[in-house]
Amino acid sequence: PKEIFLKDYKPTGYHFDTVELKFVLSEKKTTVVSKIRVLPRNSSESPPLVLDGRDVKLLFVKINGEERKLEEVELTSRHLTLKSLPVQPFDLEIGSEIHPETNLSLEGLYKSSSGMFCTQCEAEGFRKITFYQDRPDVMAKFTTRIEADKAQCPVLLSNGNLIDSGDLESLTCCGQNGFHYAVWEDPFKKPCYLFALVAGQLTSRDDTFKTRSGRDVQLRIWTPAQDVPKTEHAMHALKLSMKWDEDVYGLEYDLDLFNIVAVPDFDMGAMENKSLNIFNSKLVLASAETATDVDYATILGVIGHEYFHNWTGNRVTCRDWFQLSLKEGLTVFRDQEFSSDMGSRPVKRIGDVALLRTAQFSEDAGPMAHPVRPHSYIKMDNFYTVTVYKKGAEVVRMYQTLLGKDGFRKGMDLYFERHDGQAVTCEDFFAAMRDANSANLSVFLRWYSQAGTPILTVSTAYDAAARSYTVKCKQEIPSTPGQPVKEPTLIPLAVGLLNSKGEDMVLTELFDGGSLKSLKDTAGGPAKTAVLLVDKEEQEFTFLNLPEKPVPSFLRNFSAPVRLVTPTVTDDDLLFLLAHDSDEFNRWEAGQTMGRKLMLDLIPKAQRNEQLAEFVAKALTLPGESELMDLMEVADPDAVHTVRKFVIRELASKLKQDFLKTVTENRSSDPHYTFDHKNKARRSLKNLALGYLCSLDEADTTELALKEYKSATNMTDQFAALSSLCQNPGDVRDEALANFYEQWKDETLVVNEWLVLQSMSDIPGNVKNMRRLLDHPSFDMKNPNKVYSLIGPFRRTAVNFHAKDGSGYEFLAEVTLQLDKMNPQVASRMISSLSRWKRFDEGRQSLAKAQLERIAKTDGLSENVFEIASKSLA
Ligand code: BAL
Ligand code: ZN
Repeated sequence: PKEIFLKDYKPTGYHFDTVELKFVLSEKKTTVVSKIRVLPRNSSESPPLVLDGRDVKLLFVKINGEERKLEEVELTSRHLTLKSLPVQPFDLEIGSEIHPETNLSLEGLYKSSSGMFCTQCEAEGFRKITFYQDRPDVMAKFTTRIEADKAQCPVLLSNGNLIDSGDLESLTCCGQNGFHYAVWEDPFKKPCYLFALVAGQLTSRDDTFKTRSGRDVQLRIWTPAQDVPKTEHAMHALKLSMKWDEDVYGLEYDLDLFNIVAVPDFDMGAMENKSLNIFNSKLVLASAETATDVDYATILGVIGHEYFHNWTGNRVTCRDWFQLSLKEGLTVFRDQEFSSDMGSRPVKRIGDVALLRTAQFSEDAGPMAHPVRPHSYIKMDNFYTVTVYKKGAEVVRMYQTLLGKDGFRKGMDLYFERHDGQAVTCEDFFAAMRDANSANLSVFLRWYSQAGTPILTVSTAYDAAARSYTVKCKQEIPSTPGQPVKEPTLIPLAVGLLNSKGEDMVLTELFDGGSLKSLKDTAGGPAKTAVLLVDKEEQEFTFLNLPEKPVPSFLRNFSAPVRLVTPTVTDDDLLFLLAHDSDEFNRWEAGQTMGRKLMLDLIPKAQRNEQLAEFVAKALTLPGESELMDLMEVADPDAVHTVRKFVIRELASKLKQDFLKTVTENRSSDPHYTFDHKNKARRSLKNLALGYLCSLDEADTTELALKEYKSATNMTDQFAALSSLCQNPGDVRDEALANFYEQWKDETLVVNEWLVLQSMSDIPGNVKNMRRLLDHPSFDMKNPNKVYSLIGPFRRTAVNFHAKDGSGYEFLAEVTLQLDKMNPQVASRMISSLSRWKRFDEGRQSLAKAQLERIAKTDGLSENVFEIASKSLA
């Protein structure tokens, strides 16, 4: 397999101006004719035109209407190369044939299990539809004609506006009766990864949105007819998104129609194709009976995310795939802000940071560590990662922290003014932010080029006589594969200082080593939080005019994606912050820091099998097992699991009466489900308390959970009660799981959650159950949602995936190899969790390594899995 490097980027020799596509759809054999107006970049020479194509049968090639003999073109399994081309603009027409029914990769055009035809082209799926320069800097205007059997595919959709449709006379299409056609025209230039086509038996929920300039936009969400009632929340979310982008960024929707289609088998969560977003059903469909609060919130965020791409991704796109974070980091940041504005800002931030810490920090510390803008890849699909998405969003958030909200908006405005209709780079975004604010962002660009999570050590000293408080910072970025030495980057460190009453002190003056600055907040008022610009390996800052020794609140709102180390912050300081910090994120963080410290202190005892009884409860929701394992020199899944379970039980037993009261007081008397912050908060507190209570595995707590399970009037409460019951192996668990399946077996999305619950279980010997579930009628290896539900969560279980006998690793390797034959993208996502094998003890290392070696030497392995397995072994 060939590695592709950012440094080798070259523009194409040919532009594509317009593309006319014609599809004659049939599941066994679909023909695609593309007519492309080609503009040579240089009128004095005609280099070879290399088109990408995979699993596509070439039927003919015409240049300016003249057919080329197929023997005269160069055709390999990856490329079609045309030579001796005109130096003037010319028409290129290519006829080809594809086979949607046998396309199990779910890239290109495929037939979904629900019967519809559907496409997925990002990153490099268009080459499975027809021969093309399949790269994002080739931007053209597309017109798409679709012909299909009217009974099988009454609905025919593509990008842009519908400009023509009608019935076809019989016999025109290979003698078949009942064909019809539709022609779609997209007036905006786009790269082919944003192309989409959907055809099938679909029904829509229709609505309209009036833009701020007064245009009416038709909104349609398409699903199989029986699911239309479940699209109400998604439609609401879409209208909220459209309004929010106008209010916050002045960005208006640019066509008269916006379509969303829900598909049950889809590799990704959703896809932002121009005006025809395609969604995984689980991110569109919701009802109180079948979806939880978490599902509702996720749908809101993802509908927003895909909609926001219309500007950040579609109108301004990426020059090459290395720039993926240009659109994804920015759009994740935008959807995070949208969700914060629609719900609770601190709760959203806490959730996002928790995910960053568990998933991204560990990716950044393993063999697949890569910068937000990777330097190379074998298969781009492997780089749709938490680093590109979530760390990328943190990088965008740092611009806002550094420049302020207004400064950030000025930067965004300039970015669109300069680059609308273009394919650009992360430097272009950086330059717009810098130039719009005349800012000196010094070494900030290093966030894009260096992998690894910076470790920021901050210590303090108060000088009572001088009434000054010195903050000493040291940054260090660990080595990562291919990057042994790192340079310091620009870390915005947001700091608040609390007085002895727990109030924010007013920060008036700061000496940053070079100059003395007076501090104000963004509105010119007294400053309560200061942003220190840490851009050297070691640096000192001194706050002046402080009448007493403060308790510091560092990295407020998690102002940079770093691991913060604070040797001078005491446990008393943490308790004080937990009680008083005005920054709600840091109040939560103080509790988490205490929880981490307490549990890490207990781990050596668990490893020596000592009693853990002296623990005193201090925090409610505890840091997770993987976060703790990440903090250990040699990760010990058994000890971490023992300690965490112990702490949970200890808290539950000490606080049993409080938890019981919490459950009683937070039950709703209203059977009607409302998705709003107040009700969500109430349900989440009640269900958290129930979870703690069930950890005790006592008769009265089990009875309580059963009662909650049976009386639940929405899925949030029912599923939480089931999860609580499932903590403890035994008949009650088995019966509850069976009962739940029986009730919901016809609701695929609910059944998927039922699989998740069993997959993430830490009951002993769960691999056996996993093997049994592979044969369960509800499981289907061909459907990514099923794989993500049953196999995905299993990989995060300390005791079962990391079972000492290697059974978890062996199970994952077997599943990966089976999957790789159908869907390499999903297979490589599954195997990536074996990549951190070096973090464990020798026994586990050799068991995991053996499975990786077994995978790496399998014949016919995909490039996707090869890249992960070989880099993990390196
Ligand atoms: N562009 C792939 C799906 C998403 O991030 O929106
Ligand atoms: Zn995206």
